[in-house]
Amino acid sequence: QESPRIYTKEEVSSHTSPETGIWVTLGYEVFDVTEFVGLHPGGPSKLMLAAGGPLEPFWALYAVHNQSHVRELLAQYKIGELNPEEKVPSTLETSDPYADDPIRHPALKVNSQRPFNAEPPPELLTENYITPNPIFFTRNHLPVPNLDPDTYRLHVVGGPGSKSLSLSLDDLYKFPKHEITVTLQCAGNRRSEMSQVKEVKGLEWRTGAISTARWAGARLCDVLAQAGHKLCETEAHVCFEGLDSDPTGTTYGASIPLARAMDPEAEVLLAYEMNGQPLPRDHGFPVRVVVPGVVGARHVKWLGRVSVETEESYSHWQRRDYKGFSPSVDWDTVDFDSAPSIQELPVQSAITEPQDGETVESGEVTIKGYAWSGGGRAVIRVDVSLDGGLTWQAAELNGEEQRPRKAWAWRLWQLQATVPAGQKELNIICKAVDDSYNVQPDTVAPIWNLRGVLSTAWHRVHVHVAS
Ligand code: HEM
Ligand code: MTE
Ligand code: MO
Repeated sequence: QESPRIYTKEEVSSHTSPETGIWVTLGYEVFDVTEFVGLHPGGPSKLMLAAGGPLEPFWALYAVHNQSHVRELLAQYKIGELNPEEKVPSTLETSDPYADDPIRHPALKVNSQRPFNAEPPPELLTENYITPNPIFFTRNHLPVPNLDPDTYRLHVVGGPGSKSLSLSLDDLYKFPKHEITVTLQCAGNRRSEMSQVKEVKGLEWRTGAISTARWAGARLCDVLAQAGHKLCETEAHVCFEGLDSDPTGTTYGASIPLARAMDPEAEVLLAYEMNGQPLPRDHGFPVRVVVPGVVGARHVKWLGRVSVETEESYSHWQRRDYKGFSPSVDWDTVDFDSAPSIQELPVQSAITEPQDGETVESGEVTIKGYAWSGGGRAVIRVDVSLDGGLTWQAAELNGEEQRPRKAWAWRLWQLQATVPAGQKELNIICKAVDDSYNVQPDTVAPIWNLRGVLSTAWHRVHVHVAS
């Protein structure tokens, strides 16, 4: 057994480019990961943040690395060890970036603890038309910042010819208060069904990465108008930056087209209230963007900066994620620049009761669920089948009646159906239709995509009937 080559931390820190080689450390061990950078599932740029130094502070942020297959992969690139004379980087040195995250409701089904990602269980999701704040699904990419409402400032940078604003919460309260009911859905909702077809990269959301709240705040168009911004003809975007960041200062960001931001009818909000309460920390305290009818990823939380730009946000989550591709595109062939960022979402519905694998009573069965479409398109019908799609019945739509072209919120639906005598099992399906007569695709495979987004196939639940 040869003794390992010994390096100093300084030597390691000079290996941060393809020319010198890209080195990282974990504990005492030194790795040359030059060949791996382009293959990193989290993207080369993320890995490069750790180039020349310890992985610990970054891996503390992404628990996905606490798996043996990740450690084994890294072991292949080992080239030596750090000089034991030098002080060793210990995890104690790095304070836990998530230590200050808020306490969560125990009913939430947690998909990832760090960053925190969780959904309400189906049996709670459609109990209320308005989702109670403590069980509203949570999708965080980073630790939750702890912001002081007294010193909070929102920086607004208008386009050419306009002025910059620095707004306190009190300044925001002075704009007309606008309140609307809006459903927020993550692009990854129902991803777990897609990963049953073929592996996808992402959190295994079931049917609960969707929730509905009453949001109140200032309209973005009013705030941009105060900055002196006028809608111009040129194509432009409003970029949002969150105050949540990783140890290198990379913040969450996203953008929407300027035309949507400036359209008073689009009702884009800088929201400071959720269901009559100040925003909970997990949902963006003190201010978040709410973009009705648009994918969750653009509803930037812990909003620090709004700016009018000629280009879309350069954020990873705008340009290198939250896009759809053909089933034939894989991680070797994907060209993120070739597809537009997801904005308005397609029509969606799912069954929340009964659940897959349950046993239901013979005689009568109650089937419940939700239905929603993006872009303000109203759900006009939900069809339910008990026999795998041979025959259909229309469900009863409940919840708020929706305004034409401004149907921002879901409908809950239910169907009381007779179980045919002698039936031992039911293949229950739901599918929704919106007011543009958009429908959901019947199966998942043709819409499978490598990132597992836009999973909107007919929802299918198989149950047994008690005899
Ligand atoms: C995912 C390895 C450095 C951020 C992954 C996965 C592997 C991996 C194998 C996929 C895990 C799975 O899905 O089971 C490595 C190695 C690294 C490294 C060997 C160093 C040599 C980093 C750094 C960061 C990072 C420094 C952040 C600054 C991420 C993220 C994902 C990920 C965000 C999840 C991507 C997704 O959402 O699918 N990494 N990683 N990684 N990594 Fe790393
Ligand atoms: N905003 C910031 N600052 N950081 C984030 O991680 N996640 C986005 C969006 N806004 C995110 C963010 C995503 S992908 C979604 S789906 C929604 O927030 C989720 O909002 P919620 O946690 O309030 O349900
Ligand atoms: Mo999301």
